[in-house]
Amino acid sequence: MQAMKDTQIKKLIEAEKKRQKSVINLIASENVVSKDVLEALGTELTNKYAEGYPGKRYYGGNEVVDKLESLTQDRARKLFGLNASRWHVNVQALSGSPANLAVYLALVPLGGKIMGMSLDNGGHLTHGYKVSMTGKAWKQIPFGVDPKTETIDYVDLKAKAIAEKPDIIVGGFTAYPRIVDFKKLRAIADACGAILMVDMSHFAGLVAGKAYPSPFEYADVVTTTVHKTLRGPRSALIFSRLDKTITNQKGVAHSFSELIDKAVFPGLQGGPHLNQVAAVAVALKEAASPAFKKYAVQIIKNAAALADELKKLGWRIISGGTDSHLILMDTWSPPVGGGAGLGGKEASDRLEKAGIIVNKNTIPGETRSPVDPSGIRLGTAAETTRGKKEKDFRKIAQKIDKVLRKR
Ligand code: DSN
Repeated sequence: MQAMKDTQIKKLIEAEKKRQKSVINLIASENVVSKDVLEALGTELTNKYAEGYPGKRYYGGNEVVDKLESLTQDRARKLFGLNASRWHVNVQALSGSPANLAVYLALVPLGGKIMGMSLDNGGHLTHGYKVSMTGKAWKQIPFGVDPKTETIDYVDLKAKAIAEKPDIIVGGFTAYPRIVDFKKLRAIADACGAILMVDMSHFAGLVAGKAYPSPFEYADVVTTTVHKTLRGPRSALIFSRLDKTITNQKGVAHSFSELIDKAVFPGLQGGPHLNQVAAVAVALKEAASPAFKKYAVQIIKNAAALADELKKLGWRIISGGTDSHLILMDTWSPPVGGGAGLGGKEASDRLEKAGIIVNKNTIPGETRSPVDPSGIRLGTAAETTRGKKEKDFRKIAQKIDKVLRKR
């Protein structure tokens, strides 16, 4: 391939490549994609406009991209063991936030209620939090964790759901380390007449690798980004049950799938980013391999080792550990054995100087602010891609301890 002529941008790309290689990346929502994924992103598919869906476009010249989009849908269903007669998948959402917004736009009347995990308990902004559009156009009914166990309080969740009658319940998280009980969420949704959506963005790769429970047996809609544990490009998928319908005021029933497709395009977006769709297809095929299954299992083993070592070193880990790729560490509580605690911002800054990249994060019962909260979030997906094993993560824990304990 000819070298890039824009040397200014080329230099920045090279600098970022070097930065990524030189650090230990513990950002729980990042990963390192394959060369094939990168290659698909940098192709002529970016030149093509294809507003609409396969077989129903508003532009000509779609014989290739129709095949591409249908193949991507087939691969997405196959990866999660879904039957095409029961599940539809939209592969056009540009990323996780627009995907979640599209679901609400399709299925929840404006002003209706979204029941989602609160931000400081590990929920995502798009689960109805006030600063997101999802908290402005709809009302959030927050649920959270039991303050003692720091795991989801399903009894409280059920009581709130029955009292508030939300239109939709969102299971899923951005900073919650444990398994979510989808069966319980289904029963609660049924008890209050809500739709059950699961946002599996963080753990989709773990579900694909059968290392974390699948939500598909219980959910009506499942959204996911592709770029976290699933190790693909920045993008999102929206799975919906074909047999679920909403009847409009004229008495006409529309399937969730039909309504979601319309919400994505023309509701929120224009033409799909087809180079991105191709890269999603590549990542989905990679995630179906036996090597990926081993990878998913290793991610969790590594997270368990990291949490265990940090605990042994005297740090408080939210909920006492992890069942996934992510750990929430309380940096504000002083560690056992000496040293004072420190705010999440200082912890994250110090670690960055030492070559470890994390993000500051609120913790359940947060008493500080989101810009300088009480903890940090750690994830093991990216460094597991780079081949690290439990012993490496124990060493990383020791390095974290050294950097944070130092006065
Ligand atoms: N910002 C992502 C994360 O880090 O979890 C979610 O959007």
